[in-house]
Amino acid sequence: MTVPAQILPNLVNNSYEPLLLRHPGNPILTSKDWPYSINSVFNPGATLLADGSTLLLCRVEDRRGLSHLCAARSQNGVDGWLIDREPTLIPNPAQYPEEIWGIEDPRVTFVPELQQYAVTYTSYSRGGPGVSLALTKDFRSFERYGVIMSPDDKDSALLPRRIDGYWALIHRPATNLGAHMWISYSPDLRHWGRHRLMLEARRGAWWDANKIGLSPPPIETSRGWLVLYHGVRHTPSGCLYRLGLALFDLENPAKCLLRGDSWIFGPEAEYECHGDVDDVVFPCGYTMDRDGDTLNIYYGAADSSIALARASVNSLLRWLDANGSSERRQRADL
Ligand code: BMA
Repeated sequence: MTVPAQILPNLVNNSYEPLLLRHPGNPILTSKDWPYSINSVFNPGATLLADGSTLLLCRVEDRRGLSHLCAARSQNGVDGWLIDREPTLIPNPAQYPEEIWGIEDPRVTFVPELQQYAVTYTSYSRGGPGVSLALTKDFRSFERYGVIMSPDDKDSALLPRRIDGYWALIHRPATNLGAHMWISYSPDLRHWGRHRLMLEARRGAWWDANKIGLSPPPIETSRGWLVLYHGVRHTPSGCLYRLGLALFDLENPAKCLLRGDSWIFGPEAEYECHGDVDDVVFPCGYTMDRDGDTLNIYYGAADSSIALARASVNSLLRWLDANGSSERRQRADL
C-alpha cells in the first residue's frame, strides 16, 4: 500500500533535520544581566548597526507586569552586551494612550530609502493590542507614528523596500474566526489599505491551527521572502509556540509559493520549557552574517530570557523544497 507523503512525512527513519542550532551559551541574556530592576527580558527585535555590531531591542517586563523596550549592543552578537542604563523606549500614554499597558515584541527593519530603522511593536491599549510604528536612526531618539493597525492586531514588520511604489506591512489581526497573517500597503507609512490575507492558520489538529503570526521580519532571498512564522497549539496544559517556514513571491508578497507542513523549531531546552510562560520559543529578529547565508535568530524563551539559534538560508530553502507544498495543496490542507 502506498501511504501519501502528507500523511506520514518521514517513513525513512525516526529523526528530523535540525535546522536551527541552539547556541551553547544559551540563554544569552536574562533579567540578571539588567542594570535596573526588572522581571524578565524576552522577544527581542534585532539588527546590525553600521559598525557591524549587533543591536537587540529587547522586550523588558517590569515588576508591575508592563513592558517597555531596552537596547543591548554587542560586537559579536553573542556576549559582551552593553545594555542601556535606562529603558530605551518607554510607553508614553499621555501622548499615545494606546500604550497605557505597555509596548511589546518589537521587529526592526532597516529601510535603505529612509536611512532609518523602522520599529513596529505591539502597543497594549485599553481596547486590546494594536500595532504601532516608530522610526529611528540611532535607537536613542524615536519618531513615533502611533497606532497603524488598530486592535486586535500584532506580530507586525515592515518590508525593507516599497513593492510597486507602496510600503508593505505584515501583521496579524485576530477575530473569532482565527488569527491569520495579513499584508497591507501604504503610500506614506501612515495610511494603510489594500489589505490581503497572506497566510492562513490551518485548522483541526495541525500544529499551526487557528493562530499563527509573523516571527522575525521576512528574509529577502533570490527565490522569495523567506518567512519564519509561529503557530500556537492550545493544549490542556497551556499553549505550545513553535516555528514554521514559508516562502512568498518577491514582487507580490501576498502570494505564498511554498509552505512547510511540519514545524522546524519548538521548545525543547529547559530554558524554553520552563519560565513565566512555559513552552514558548518566540523570535522577533535576526541578523545575517557576512557570508550572506548564516542567520542569527534571536528569540524569547518561555517569556523569561533571550536565546540564540543559527540557521543557514540555503538549508532552509532546501528543506522547503523537500517538505513544502504549493498554494494549491495548502488549500486542501486548511
Ligand atoms: C503572544 C505574545 C508574545 C508572548 C507569547 C507567549 O501572544 O504576547 O509576546 O511571548 O504570547 O506568552
